[in-house]
Amino acid sequence: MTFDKKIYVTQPSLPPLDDFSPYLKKIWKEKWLTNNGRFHQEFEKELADYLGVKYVSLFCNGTCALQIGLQALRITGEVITTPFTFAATTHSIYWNSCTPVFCDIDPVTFNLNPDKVESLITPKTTAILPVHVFGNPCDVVKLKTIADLYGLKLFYDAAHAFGVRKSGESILNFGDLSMLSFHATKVFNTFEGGALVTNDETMKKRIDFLKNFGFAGETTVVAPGVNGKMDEFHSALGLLQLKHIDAEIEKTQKVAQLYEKKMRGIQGISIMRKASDIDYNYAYFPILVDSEKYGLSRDELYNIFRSNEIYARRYFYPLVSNFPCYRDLSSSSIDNLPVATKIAEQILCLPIYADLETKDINRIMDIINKKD
Ligand code: T4K
Repeated sequence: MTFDKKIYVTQPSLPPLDDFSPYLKKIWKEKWLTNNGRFHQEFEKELADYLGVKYVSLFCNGTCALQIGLQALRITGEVITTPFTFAATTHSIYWNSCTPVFCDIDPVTFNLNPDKVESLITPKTTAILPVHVFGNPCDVVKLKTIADLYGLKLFYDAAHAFGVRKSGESILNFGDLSMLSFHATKVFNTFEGGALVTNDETMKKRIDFLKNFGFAGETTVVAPGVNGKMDEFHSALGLLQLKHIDAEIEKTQKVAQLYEKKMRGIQGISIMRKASDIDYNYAYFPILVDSEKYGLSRDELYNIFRSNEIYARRYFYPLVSNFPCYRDLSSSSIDNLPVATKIAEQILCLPIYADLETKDINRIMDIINKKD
């Protein structure tokens, strides 16, 4: 096979460089670089409007937002969460001196299975931390019923769910808090960055204190906070990125649609099912490889891709519950996580991004169709 370039699982969307200069000139002229500057304030407002939420608090990255979110909610003891996620979800629980309790996932949505939550609740449980994995919404209704019944906080890791809506309503409006990531690999990026989303004004204030050393005034510190702020450079970039995000998502949707069309009828390969009431952001294109039906294992296919300089990724393998720091927890046992274990063995995220060309998709599909 001949190929002319490496294809990665994603490629960041960037605005025209010249369009960023006026923002930089303003920053250079005014010399206000961070600490709730004008671009920070504008970005928080414009982002809230764009997302259809009440309050946004910007962060230097999504992981810090997760850690502060747990602090702001005063979470202690045990937190029920999914093992099918990026390490940051679980690490944030650990960094808050809490114990992650892993719950199995749903085989269709790959999200935390609400029907498995109740049996994991103990007197120490204070919160549920689900992930809208690959931007596919969790069962927010069932999870809220359980959280309300047992008096638990519900904090969504929405790192993958920028712009996702359910029946026209932002998915970020469900639960007590939602966290977003604006990392380079995300559908909406500020190079690094993140946010917490809340509908509660007092919660927004508390979060803003916590991300700024706990300062509530020049000489008043209300809590032991950290430095989690987003600066003016990244905020300005975010403002500019907002102007392009709809067009980028539209282009990525076309890539997803082409994949879906070409993927029909391939024995042993299945794609994530989509619901009709959801507006997706198309940031990930996960497939499941059933080795018996397909004739190759997921890892064999992954390695063939690699030898052709196509870097599909096994998000999320291994499960977080298999990392040495968590594998001794009783909830990490395979018996507790049969579905997550199986999905982690079969999952492969194909390259997807706004500028992925049709010839590249054809190259990828030729490999899946074993044409080379
Ligand atoms: N919760 C969830 C569910 C998450 O998925 C994440 C992050 C977080 C929390 C934490 O949010 P942040 O603190 O990151 O804001 C990547 C990202 O680093 C990570 O942000 C992301 N999840 C995770 C799913 O993916 P890696 O180790 O796969 O990244 P890396 O460097 O291998 O990048 C993947 C590919 O993207 C590269 O092969 C090429 C391309 N790429 C990457 C970068 C960084 C570029 O083209 N340009 C770039 O600048 O973790």
